[in-house]
Amino acid sequence: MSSDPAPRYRLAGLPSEPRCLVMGVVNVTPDSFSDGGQWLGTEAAVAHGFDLAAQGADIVDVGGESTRPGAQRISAEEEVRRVLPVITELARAGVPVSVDTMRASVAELALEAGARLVNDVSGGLADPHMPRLVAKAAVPYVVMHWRGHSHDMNARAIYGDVVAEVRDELRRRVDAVVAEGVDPALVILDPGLGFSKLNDHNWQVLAALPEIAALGPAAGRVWPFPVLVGASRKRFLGRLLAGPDGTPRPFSGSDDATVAITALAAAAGAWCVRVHRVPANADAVRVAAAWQAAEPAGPGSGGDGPD
Ligand code: PMM
Repeated sequence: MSSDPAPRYRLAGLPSEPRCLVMGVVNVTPDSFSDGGQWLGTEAAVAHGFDLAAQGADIVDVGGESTRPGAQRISAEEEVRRVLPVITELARAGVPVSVDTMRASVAELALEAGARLVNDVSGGLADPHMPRLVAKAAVPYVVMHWRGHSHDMNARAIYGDVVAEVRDELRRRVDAVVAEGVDPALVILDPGLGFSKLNDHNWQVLAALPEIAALGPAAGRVWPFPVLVGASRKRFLGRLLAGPDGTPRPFSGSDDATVAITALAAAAGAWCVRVHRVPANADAVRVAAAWQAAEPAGPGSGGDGPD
């Protein structure tokens, strides 16, 4: 049996492990996709962040603006009011925190408060100041596939070849943010499950993760980048698990399916999964790592013999 304890990816300021990482979600919002309202108060949000870290989250992602389909934007002031005290407390205690924001002004305050990663679901498209800010701060930056704000994003879910288009649009975003000074070694890609994507689009993108991110042998010259996968509690899981009458399974009923995606994404080579419920996902990434470590190293390796 071969084992490889080397970290999969090293990104400045973030944990690196020889397995896929787990990012736990704290939505400080009244209306998020699946957990809106649960952690709106600072105290509840901070306590939840500590719980997620204790349960095995490698990173805690704090967001103040809902991006569920149809959501309207909130002001930057309100976003700061929601996330800043939470980030400050978690970061002060040593928890690796990422800020889920599309606004450079919010990201800047969050980084000052101790956040170590900027998770920008718009990949730098929503706020033209974001790439410069990230470049100056020299922190890891999640560039997600995004076609527009939530209020009408489903109208933009029109693809001929979803895999090729997501890959090419991500590639263009990487070129754009790198041109603004972002260090390519700090870029993390995210296919943006559920963002301007209908049911089947999400499955096609997941099945092609290695192609989209070039995690596998198709790696071209710009790749590979670490990839973040955010499938947790998304609608396409509820639809997959619909009852006999076609009613989609409620969000919280798709946590087990999220764990299945975590295992498969980790086995495909994902850098990190973004999830609402941490414990079973923390187990799943360890299972995937042990499975992979036990795989023969390659043709002709022959393993360690009969023991
Ligand atoms: N999804 C949501 C919010 N932020 N960030 C990244 N990088 N990837 C995602 O898929 C993603 C995200 C929406 O889900 P939620 O409102 O249930 O947290």
